[in-house]
Amino acid sequence: MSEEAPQYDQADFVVVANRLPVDRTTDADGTTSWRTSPGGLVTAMEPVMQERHGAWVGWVGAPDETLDPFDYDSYHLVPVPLSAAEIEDYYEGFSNGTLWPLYHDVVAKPEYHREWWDAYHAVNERFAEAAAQVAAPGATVWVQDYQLQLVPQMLRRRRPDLRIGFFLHIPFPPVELFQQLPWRRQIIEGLLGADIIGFQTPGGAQNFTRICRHRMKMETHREVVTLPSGRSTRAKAYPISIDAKGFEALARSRPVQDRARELRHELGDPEVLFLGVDRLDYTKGIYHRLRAYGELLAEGVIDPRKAAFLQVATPSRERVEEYKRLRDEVNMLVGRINGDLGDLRRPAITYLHTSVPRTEMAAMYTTADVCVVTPLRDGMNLVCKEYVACRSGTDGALVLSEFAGAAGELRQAYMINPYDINSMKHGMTLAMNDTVQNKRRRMRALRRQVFTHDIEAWAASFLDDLAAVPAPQTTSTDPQA
Ligand code: ADQ
Repeated sequence: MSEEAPQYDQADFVVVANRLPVDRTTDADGTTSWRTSPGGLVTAMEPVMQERHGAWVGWVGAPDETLDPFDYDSYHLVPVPLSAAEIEDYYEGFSNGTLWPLYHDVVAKPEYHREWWDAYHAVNERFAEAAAQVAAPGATVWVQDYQLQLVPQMLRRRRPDLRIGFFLHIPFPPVELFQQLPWRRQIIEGLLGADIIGFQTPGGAQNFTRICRHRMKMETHREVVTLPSGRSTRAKAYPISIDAKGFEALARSRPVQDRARELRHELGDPEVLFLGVDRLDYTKGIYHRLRAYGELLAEGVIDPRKAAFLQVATPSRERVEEYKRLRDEVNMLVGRINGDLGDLRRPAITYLHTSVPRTEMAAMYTTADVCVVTPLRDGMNLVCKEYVACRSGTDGALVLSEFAGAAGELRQAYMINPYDINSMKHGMTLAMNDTVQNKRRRMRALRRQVFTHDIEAWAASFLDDLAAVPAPQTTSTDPQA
């Protein structure tokens, strides 16, 4: 048990994530308040948090800020402070400069720095301590994502009475790549502190159990890993999803329908509208996609007077070097394609480097004929599921990379290999020119999958499995327990 007495109410259900589920807003009169930040995880957790009066442990999003825990809606928020140096080393450094590229097939080069690791370790300890403080005896704690992989073990050491789940939102790499990591053993041991480790795909779960078996010499049987102490952990796939009904309702609403028409008009009422929506990240294949589209225009396969491409890219991790470079590269490519192939009435590609509200996203999904999702590697990818949810007319076409986790579920998409520019060009052309019947048949199948496997089903399947784990068996403080 953690030694210090808790200074606030404890909770039976605790989520631990890098960020709190709220953003601070400042009104015109200077008063600040909190607003729920948009996002799948927050949507999924909301009903559970409300019902169980849960607590959410996370960073507030600004440096050097120490805030007391506070109530928000009917749950409790526990801010974890991070210094400016920690944001640099733990967040931008180890999380986004080491783990992110390593876990995404090394599509950018991961950097290994001991001071980044030290900060990651120290910050994970802080999150674990905050979770240990707020969790009631026998509580369920659900730790989220790659920034906090050491927390399960650190928490179990402090609180062997808890049920601990972990979910990784990004891919888990094959052993051949993972073994580059100088701290690979610590990461695996950190994760094994959980009772259930959730992955986006069966492939990710298998990569993990393979490492446990071959590198850690642990016994594994299918999804079960047995630790030297005799305790066991399950590594299993839980493909994340979206609030499909919510998106569909939004897309059908009058304001969004009106905005969809208006948007299309603003884009010059093209015969075919292509859409790309991503965080500006090198894993998303934005550059490759626009290059392929540029070639189709240059070859005359697509007529720039009849087609439009809307690419929206949310600014992301702008202080990390690799992201600055990507931003410049995409800017240059769009400039070149528009300079060479656009005309006075319409740019070949309309590129917005901005975040847009959910209603605007729904309007874009509603009006786009072809949604192009081409990551080089992606844990799941929610954009493709959001697009499908918004197509209640069962029209529209989805071009999807084989390297997105979602490809395992959305098999009726126009599948492409983003490393093969011809494959991408072929996929976009087919999606544009396919018969209406074919498109409808594909879209119906995609919608069935997304609506029967929504975010509620995702959270329920993970939490049901966690609830079925036998009550914690040990009071040991052995790190391998
Ligand atoms: P991300 O890498 O952020 O998530 P993704 O799954 O596509 O990728 O989610 C992006 C979310 O941001 C979507 O909900 C989308 O609507 C929104 N978004 C994108 N561009 C936007 C814009 N310009 N304006 C506003 N909103 C925008 C990580 C993993 C994924 C995994 C998710 C969830 O990398 O693989 O699917 O977590 O687990």
